[in-house]
Amino acid sequence: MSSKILIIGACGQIGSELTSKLREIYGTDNVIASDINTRKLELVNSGPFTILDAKNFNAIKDCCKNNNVKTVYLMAALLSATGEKYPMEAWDLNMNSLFHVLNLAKEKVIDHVFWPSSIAVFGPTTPKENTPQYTIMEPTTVYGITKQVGERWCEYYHNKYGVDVRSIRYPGIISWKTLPGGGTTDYAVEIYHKALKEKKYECFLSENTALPMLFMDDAIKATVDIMTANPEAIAIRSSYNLSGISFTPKEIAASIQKHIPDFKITYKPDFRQQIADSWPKSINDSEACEHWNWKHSFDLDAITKEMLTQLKEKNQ
Ligand code: AKB
Repeated sequence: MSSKILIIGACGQIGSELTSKLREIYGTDNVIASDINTRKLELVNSGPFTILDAKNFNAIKDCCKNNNVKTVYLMAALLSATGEKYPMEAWDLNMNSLFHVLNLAKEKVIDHVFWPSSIAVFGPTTPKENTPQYTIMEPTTVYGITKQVGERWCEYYHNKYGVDVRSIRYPGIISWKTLPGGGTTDYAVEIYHKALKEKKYECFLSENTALPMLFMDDAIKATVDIMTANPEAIAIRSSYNLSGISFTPKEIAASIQKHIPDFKITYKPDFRQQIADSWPKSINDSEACEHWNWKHSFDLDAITKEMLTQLKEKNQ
């Protein structure tokens, strides 16, 4: 049997597009999508799919052994805003799922692991502009704590047991195919949906809150690039800073107004403002650029054009 890829959390925002891309590259039958439920029917019906609980070690192990899975992309997680509402659940899911996959690699059931980290590993004491790869990291969210601890464990398993684990610190990801859920950067997707439907949007962050963001196509490219790079090139086994663009709610609104001139934005910051205020405004990703040739393609206006065009078409 040829070796297979397993995506855990395949129905989520990044997981669903990653599944399509990996199927395009490696063939539909070689990529098994899995999630805790069948909430995304197009994905469930588009190739091999299995119900899998990321917290269940034996279920993941059986799936890998029975299908000759050698590479796992662990995309299941509770994000920053949901993590603040359910701290223990976030700790339980985010940490235990990572241990399960790292331990399967340690036991040599699987050979390669991708695990996403996040800009949430940084905190209020981190330099905010052009945040370097190596700097002060004192996250103040449960999600950020799980990602920072997870990075340490990834590096530990690589150094101690030779596990081939690779990781990226994703910024906010903007996409039109699947909605994000439970993050602080989600406003940058919601705003396009509301702009088309209602020509107005009430933003849960204040107008000048700059955050690092990335278009989904760039995020998927980065994920594929890091996983296909030579192992020697991946000198950082905790997680790589990754940068695309940075903008504020006021700037994204101005970009939308170039296409929908009567679009209006209002601001009503909620508990997510404090999370956003603790994160960097922009990221320095020189190591990713140098080690595995990372480079983003989409700027804010290109993202706006693509989002409005694709969403309009999808909703027709
Ligand atoms: C979130 O907002 O929680 C995520 C992230 C930046 O990791 N999108």
